[in-house]
Amino acid sequence: MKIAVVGATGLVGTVMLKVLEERNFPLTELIPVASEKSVGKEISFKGKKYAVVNMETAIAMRPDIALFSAGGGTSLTYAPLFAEAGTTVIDNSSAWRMDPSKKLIVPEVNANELSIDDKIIANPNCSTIQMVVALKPLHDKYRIKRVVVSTYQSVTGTGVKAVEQLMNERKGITDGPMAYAYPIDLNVIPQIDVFTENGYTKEEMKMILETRKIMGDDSIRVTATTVRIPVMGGHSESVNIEFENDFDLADVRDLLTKTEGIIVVDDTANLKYPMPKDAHEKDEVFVGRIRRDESLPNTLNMWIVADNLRKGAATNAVQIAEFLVRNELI
Ligand code: A2P
Ligand code: 11C
Repeated sequence: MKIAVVGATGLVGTVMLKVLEERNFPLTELIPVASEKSVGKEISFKGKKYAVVNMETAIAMRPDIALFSAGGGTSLTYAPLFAEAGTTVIDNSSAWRMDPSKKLIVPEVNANELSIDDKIIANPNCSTIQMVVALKPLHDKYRIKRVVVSTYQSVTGTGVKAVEQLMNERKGITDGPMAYAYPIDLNVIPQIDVFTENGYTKEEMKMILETRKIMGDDSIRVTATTVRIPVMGGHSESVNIEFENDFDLADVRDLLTKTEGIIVVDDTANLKYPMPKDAHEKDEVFVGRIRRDESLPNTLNMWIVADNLRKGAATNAVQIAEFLVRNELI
């Protein structure tokens, strides 16, 4: 199995390499790919050094799978070229997610949609992924009518520049490069990505539209407020879910506990609940604060946390690749 990691020098690409290594992905050859300025740079993987190549060289090497995390524009141009050369692309950008001819996959939810004909597969937005992992088992049993979600998102979702902004502000450096319009340390910014015409941000619209596509149910109503906070380890979400049918709280806990990829941390007597500092560098989605919304019938509140660079990006992409290999879909 020849695997290309496109964007291997970036924040998500670096985590993709780490996850491939940790999970012992069955690869025979690694092809790290980045922009021209990084060509020749050495990347260490499983004790071996690999030189970064450019896109054209990588396409000519005909990898079996290319994990892309090099921005939407790069994906739009290059993913079809890899696909034409016979490579299956798993793309972490937003370029293909809402294209009706492309699958948007979270393995725990809808990997069964994949076929050998899918040559460009989209990896969803981080805040969507962690939410749908927890929604799916509950939807299957109780049918979700509406979801109200508010997020508390890590600066790592923006990239290296935002991490630097936060760290500079902590050190008292006030004239460093700014990833946000405002200081982020000791602050909360109720804007992630740009605003769209309806007053929602792109990140909020991703949560709404991607959730319906992954769950395969356009009747699910979703509203979102996405917020940046000065945190590093992962994204947190307060999620309110109204079901068609009433539920049993113990059964909800049981369903979540038994779901692959979820760890329930919900022991308020001992002050146990999910937090980004605990989710950091973990592949699972953590769920806690599970309780009835006492203001509405058939309605549940919960708190969902995951490492946005892992399950929210790199791990999910690698899990899609593992599914393809396991099911002989490449
Ligand atoms: P490079 O490091 O050479 O610029 P991040 O999301 O952390 O900003 O990283 C983006 C990743 O995408 C980097 O690895 C970057 O490489 C890579 N990249 C950006 N543009 C291109 C391109 N046109 N072709 C290949 N890789 C690209
Ligand atoms: C953030 N969710 O936290 C964004 C980053 O569509 O993959 C990921 C953007 C995307 O800022």
